[in-house]
Amino acid sequence: MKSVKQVFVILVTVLSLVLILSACNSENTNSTNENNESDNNSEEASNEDSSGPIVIGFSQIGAESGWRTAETESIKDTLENDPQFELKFSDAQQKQENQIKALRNFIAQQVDIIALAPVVESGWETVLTEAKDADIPVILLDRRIEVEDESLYTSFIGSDFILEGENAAKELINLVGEDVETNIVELQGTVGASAANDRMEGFANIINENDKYNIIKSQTGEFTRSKGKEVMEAFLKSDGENIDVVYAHNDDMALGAIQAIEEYGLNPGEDIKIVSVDGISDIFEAVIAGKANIIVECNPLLGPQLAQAAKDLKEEKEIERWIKTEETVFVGAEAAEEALPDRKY
Ligand code: GYE
Repeated sequence: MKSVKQVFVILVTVLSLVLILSACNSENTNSTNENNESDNNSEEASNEDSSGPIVIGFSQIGAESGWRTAETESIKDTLENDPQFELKFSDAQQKQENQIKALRNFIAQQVDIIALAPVVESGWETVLTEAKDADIPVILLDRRIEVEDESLYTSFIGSDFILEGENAAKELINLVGEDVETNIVELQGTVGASAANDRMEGFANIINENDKYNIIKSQTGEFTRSKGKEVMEAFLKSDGENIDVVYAHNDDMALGAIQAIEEYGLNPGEDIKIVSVDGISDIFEAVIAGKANIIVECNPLLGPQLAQAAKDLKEEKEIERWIKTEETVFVGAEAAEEALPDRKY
């Protein structure tokens, strides 16, 4: 057994050791701090690290078309492969109420930026005011909204749908001839969507200037192949041989219509001309096969533009109110064949 004195000596020794060691440690920490203070660059670097990635909450509409799938892929590819970003993705399955819920979740999670592809134009005031109150900038992707207070969103990244509609009509009149009596059926996109409203308006602007051209039927095909086919079947049933042209607000509906026309016993691309918007590779194949005629391009590859806008916002740079994409029109098999190898969607 050790004596009380021996125990006391051991205790004192251990305590002194602990004290010496902790003193050494604190010197080390101090010197590290001094180093950091004297080195601005390394301090900035450590700040950047600690601030973390830019968190973007993206509320997507759904997966109704080839165009939308390409858009989703572009955004995921861009943001998920770059450590500067963290993506929170939500699919609304075509319902505005799901988008509003997703936005409220993003606000609760205090994301840095909200990206919204709005299914319809109206009904966004309340939730966007909540985002504004939480100081979260909102970037609209691909479709527009209608709000009285324009400060409810920071920027719109996307196409000029009115121009797309006008180009569709102009190229059609060029192809068919301005003096030829022409009956058109129109397959509209989702009711209330800016992409549908504006493509309808732009097309009508030009068509209504020509007495020979008439839109005899116009109905929604909800931007999907199956609905496009179904509506075209009904058009054929009621107007059959009177139809000269299908103007579809997107390629998927046009592809559905092509099927309906073939099943009806007519030749799409010849008996009935096909004009559509987007430019997915399936419609290029159809034009090359002579089953469709005019493709009005609408670019879905918006990931890089969203990433750039997000970085600019983080650096407190001004960003453009409307970030536009360059787009073109393809008419006929030759043009489609030449372009197809370079198509990215
Ligand atoms: O043209 C269509 C899609 O909003 C621009 O939505 C987009 C449209 C696109 O489903 O295919």
